[in-house]
Amino acid sequence: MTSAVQKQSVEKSSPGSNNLEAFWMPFSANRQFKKKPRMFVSAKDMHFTTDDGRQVLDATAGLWCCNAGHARPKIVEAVQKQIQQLDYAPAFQMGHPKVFELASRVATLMPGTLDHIFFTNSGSESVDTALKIALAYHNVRGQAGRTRFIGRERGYHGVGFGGISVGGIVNNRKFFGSMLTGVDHLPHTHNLKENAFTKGIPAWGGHLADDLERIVTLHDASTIAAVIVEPVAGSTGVLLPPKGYLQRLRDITKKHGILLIFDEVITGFGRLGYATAAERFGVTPDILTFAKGITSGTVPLGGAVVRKHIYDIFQTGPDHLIDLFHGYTYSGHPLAAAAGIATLDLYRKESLFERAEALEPVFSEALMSLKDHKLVADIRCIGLAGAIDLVPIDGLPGKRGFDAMRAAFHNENMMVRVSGDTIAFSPPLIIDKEKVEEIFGRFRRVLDKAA
Ligand code: PXG
Ligand code: PLP
Repeated sequence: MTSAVQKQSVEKSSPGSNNLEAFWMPFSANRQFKKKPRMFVSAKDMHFTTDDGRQVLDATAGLWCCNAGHARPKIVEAVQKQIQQLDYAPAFQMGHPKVFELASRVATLMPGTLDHIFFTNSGSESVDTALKIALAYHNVRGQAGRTRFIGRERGYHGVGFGGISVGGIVNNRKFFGSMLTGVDHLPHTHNLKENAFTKGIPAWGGHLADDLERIVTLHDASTIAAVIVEPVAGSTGVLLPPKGYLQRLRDITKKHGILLIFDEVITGFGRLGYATAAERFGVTPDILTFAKGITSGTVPLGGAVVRKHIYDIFQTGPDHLIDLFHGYTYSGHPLAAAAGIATLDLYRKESLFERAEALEPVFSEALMSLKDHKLVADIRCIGLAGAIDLVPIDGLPGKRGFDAMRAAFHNENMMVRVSGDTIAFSPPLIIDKEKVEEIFGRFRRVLDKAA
């Protein structure tokens, strides 16, 4: 007699067989990948090793996260030691020393009075956390009517319902119903006519922030909780804030009692040559979200940093009551905390933020050397982040970019990031001048072959 369990195991292929089918890959062209996989089996410093033994140059620090490079011994050892000593400690009502240490370390890297850290496991959770804290903050101080959020076109704030609602990417929104209600959007800041091929901050466009006044007038300030923007939009192709833009957002939000949230999931921890974009641009938000670079991508960890007065307002009820009804099973997980501390040690010991700043001119010059190529429509860059818009193939949006990503991988042993017809570059901060030039030399060959 065949039992139901046996029958099932006959019908399904065994997990031992090399079957790529079961895993539904995130943000991926699943059928294309499974026909011709791009598989990494190990990594060290600036390179991945593929299952067919090739060394692939990592021109994007994984997904903008491995800022210290791959498999750095100090981080590896810290995580190994931690899992032996304390594998898990409950995050609610209990603690462990490393999460407090990491929070203090992060606080010292933040500008102004941004000094209390709520830990999460990803950028998406960090954004939802920031939005919820903003609502609760207004609620607790007697302004419960402030429920609206203002995001921005072409913003990426992860994939939670909060994040896609304030985000401005059509494909990330249109399949998912009504999302959060009461959200409005600022215009994005990308303008090819005025700002094509700008290195760093464009001179034109600061006035785009004034649209916030129009939106505030439309809804009335008393209904608005927070404005959320990426100081530099990463995912949609390194879109830069024009001169004066962020300061204007700061001035307008402050005037109307609206919280300003900077989503620094990509810009935090060295990408722009500083601990934060807030520091680089000299504009301090009320809440700042981070993830990725905090552990150099090794263990999932993110967080929302709030100003002291925001934290303090929650500390007024009776002692035994929970002050914020929010948190994750893995908030401040011991392995993540250990990885975070070791990563911050490495950033400091090797002066990696300063290194990124010093390399910025080399990086931007090498990137801009592709300006003359006939397939290149625009280039933007800041810190060690750069993007190239490719001229799309008629009637096939995204195909030029996708093909360039695959050609870089298969023919040039290099990983680049593709989003539509935009190719992004964001190498680990341990990179040197020679490797920077290598990246754009290889990418020129990709373009030459495609032309
Ligand atoms: N906010 C910002 C500004 C981000 O860049 C998130 C939130 C969400 O983080 P999680 O950890 O939930 O993915 C991000 C993430 C890309 C790319 O290639 C960018 C991200 C993630 C994956 C790929 O542009 N950004
Ligand atoms: N779903 C269920 C059924 C749960 O019990 C929990 C947590 O206890 C969650 C979701 C949330 O999981 P996490 O805390 O890892 O975000």
